[in-house]
Amino acid sequence: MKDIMTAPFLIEMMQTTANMYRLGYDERNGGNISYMLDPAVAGEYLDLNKVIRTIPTGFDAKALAGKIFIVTGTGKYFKNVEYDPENNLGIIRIAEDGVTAELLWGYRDGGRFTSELPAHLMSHIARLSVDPDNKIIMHCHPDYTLAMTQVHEMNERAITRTLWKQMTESIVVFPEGVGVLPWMVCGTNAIGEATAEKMKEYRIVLWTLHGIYGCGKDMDEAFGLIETVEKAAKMYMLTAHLPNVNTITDQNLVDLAARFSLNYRKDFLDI
Ligand code: 2HA
Ligand code: ZN
Repeated sequence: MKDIMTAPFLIEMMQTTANMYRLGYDERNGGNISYMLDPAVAGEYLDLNKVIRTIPTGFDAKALAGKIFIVTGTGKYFKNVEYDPENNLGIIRIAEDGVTAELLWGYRDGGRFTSELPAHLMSHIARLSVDPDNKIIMHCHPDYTLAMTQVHEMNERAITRTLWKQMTESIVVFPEGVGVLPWMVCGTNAIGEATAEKMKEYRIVLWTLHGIYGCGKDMDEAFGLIETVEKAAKMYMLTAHLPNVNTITDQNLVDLAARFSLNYRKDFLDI
């Protein structure tokens, strides 16, 4: 058995949480990440027959039975993951019944996975239905994105248009636009179901006055989506109160889409 502290997936979780903490995306216990592991790779570092304890998933996740995830812990701080991964992270396998998670490693102090597990697992199911390569669901609280949800009309067409027009890269990175949820109570199955529904169509979902969800086939894709939305939101918040002199037009967006062969939301443009 190899030493789990050398596992690339664990090192990625440690580096990503530390990076996101230092960017200010994850204050205190804010944010959570779930990363679906290849069982063959997980088995190089863990005895997959040894279940430490079981934890209820809180909903029927049968569609993910047998799948293994490394997940940030509830109440745990991204700031601390790199110093004590075994306490702040856990590796779980969804049991055949779908309502039980088998703890294979981590949550050493008796803890459990993020309170947002329903939103994560439901989003994994939704993404896998449209992208069999999806592995990551990532949630965080970046400053400018949150600020924008206070002052901008929160519908998908309006907010996508604004984000696309802040900087040239936006439409290239998220041509499908961004999904939007109104303010909702977090940590519930209801917000999980609403997020997952949006995730069938979008890789980014904004939670009004709370944060952002991103997904991807790897950490770079999920994080890259979030940091690009955050950058565009920052440009908006830095300039929205100033006279607008130069703007990316709808025709500019059409030209970009042609140049990069983008499958973009054409109905989000006024052309
Ligand atoms: O885990 O971010 O949405 C803390 C949160 C809940
Ligand atoms: Zn949150």
